[in-house]
Amino acid sequence: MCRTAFASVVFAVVLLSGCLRSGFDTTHAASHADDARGDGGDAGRDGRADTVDAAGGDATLDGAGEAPHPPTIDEVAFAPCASERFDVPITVTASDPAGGALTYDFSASAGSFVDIAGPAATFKPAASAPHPCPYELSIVVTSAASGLSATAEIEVHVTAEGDFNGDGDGDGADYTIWSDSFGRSDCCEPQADPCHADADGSCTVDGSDYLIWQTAFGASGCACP
Ligand SMILES: [Ca+2]
Ligand SMILES: [Ca+2]
Repeated sequence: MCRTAFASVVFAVVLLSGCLRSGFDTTHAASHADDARGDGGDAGRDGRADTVDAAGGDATLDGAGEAPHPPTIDEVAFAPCASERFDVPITVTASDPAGGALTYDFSASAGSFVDIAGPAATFKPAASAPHPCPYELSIVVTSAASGLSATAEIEVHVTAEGDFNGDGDGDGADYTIWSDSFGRSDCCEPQADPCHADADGSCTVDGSDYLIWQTAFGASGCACP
């Protein structure tokens, strides 16, 4: 059973693990052994056409010949639209098929990163306009085991802090948003109706936010997508 010549990558793994067990099911192995030769034939002899290219396979079952795979970036969590007053937390979820440790490198077309801690970092936009529209952020994830990397490119649109509706302009429409929500004090609580006019992040909408709007009146910046 262990002398079987079929040798696709998957089959090699199944066969080796099977050889360590008594009662290895050769029928089951054959059903996973398609394209052991990579010649387009039915190497598995299971009546099905071979579909997998065995070019990267390990025909000698010695562990060599495997083409390593780069890390996979599964998710980048961040806010794509933010006020210039606030930083943007970013969290990367990635995995490494080689099973090694991952390192994370963050870079941006402008602005900077602070509080970098492995897959998490905080993007800090420039302190004032003009802002790139949008900021182009790059995250490179590298495997210590394989040396291979994967890259994620993301965009963050940064609006002027008094641009409450995120249309790129500080104008009367933003004043209306401020006046309609004046007096709210629930701005730091999760809710379906966010306080867009809480410009200073104080959790309330009050005169301080009005002054921020007033300062930004007439400014133009980046609009949210
Ligand atoms: Ca606006
Ligand atoms: Ca406020």
